[in-house]
Amino acid sequence: MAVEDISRAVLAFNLAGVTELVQKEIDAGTDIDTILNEALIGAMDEVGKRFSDGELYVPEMLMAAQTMKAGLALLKPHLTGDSARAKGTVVIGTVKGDLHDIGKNLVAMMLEGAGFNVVDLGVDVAAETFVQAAGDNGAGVVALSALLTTTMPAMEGTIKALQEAGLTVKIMVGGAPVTSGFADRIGAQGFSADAPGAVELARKLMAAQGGSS
Ligand code: B12
Repeated sequence: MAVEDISRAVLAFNLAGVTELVQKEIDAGTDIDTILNEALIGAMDEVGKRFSDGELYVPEMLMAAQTMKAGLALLKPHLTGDSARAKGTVVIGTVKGDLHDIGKNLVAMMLEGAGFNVVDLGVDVAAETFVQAAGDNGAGVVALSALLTTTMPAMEGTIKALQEAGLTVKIMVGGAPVTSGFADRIGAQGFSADAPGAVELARKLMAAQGGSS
């Protein structure tokens, strides 16, 4: 099946192959969520497993990520669509010390698609940078991503910095090692395990902020 061919191509770091296969599936009208979740995200889960098992090393993980991103770029227009009116501003970034951005980019894309104005600060973002950007952009929601257990504490530090700055933003957190229990403990207002859930959450938090949703 073609979706499995895409996963196999990601695992073979075959960028041209992924590009061709993903485009073919889009043209054939295959469900975009199926391509995203089963083919691309599924392949990255397998990459993570192989890394844990010592079958893959960092350079290979990076090649898989770049290959996956090429597929993601083709899906982007289908994930975002038109946003007729802004629904409030979300400042998003991967916390200090962490360079993982695929999941964060996906969340940013889906938020844009849902009509939010998204300010993406990138990766390895210092707490002060989040504070500055949230203030400058009048953000209703700040979204923090972390993929490493070692960078999860930076989420707590960022939340503290936002509170100390007196900003009334709502904070949501996510990333593979993050749980709702952790989110509660560090004082975040919300957690979601995936990008569609992040959109729902942003709507709720923005409404609680008094923004339109
Ligand atoms: C690709 C990858 C890399 C790439 C990253 C490339 C890039 N541009 O992002 C590279 C090669 C750079 C990398 C490096 C490292 N990595 Co790495 N990496 C991965 C891998 C295989 C996939 C991550 C990914 O993109 N998943 C796909 C996306 C779509 O999923 P996601 O990020 O979880 O995002 C979803 C949700 O979590 C959620 N979400 C994400 N963010 C947010 C934010 C909000 C607000 C919300 C609501 C939701 C949300 O929505 C997303 C969409 O559904 C994972 C394994 C895994 N399966 O997670 C390891 C993994 C995260 N890496 C790991 C490690 C150890 C490292 C390194 C330390 C390796 C090393 N020795 O150097 C370095 C650290 C570098 C650094 N300082 O950050 C470990 C972490 C272990 C741990 N307990 O902390 C993992 C789990 C692999 C493993 N099994 O051991 N890595």
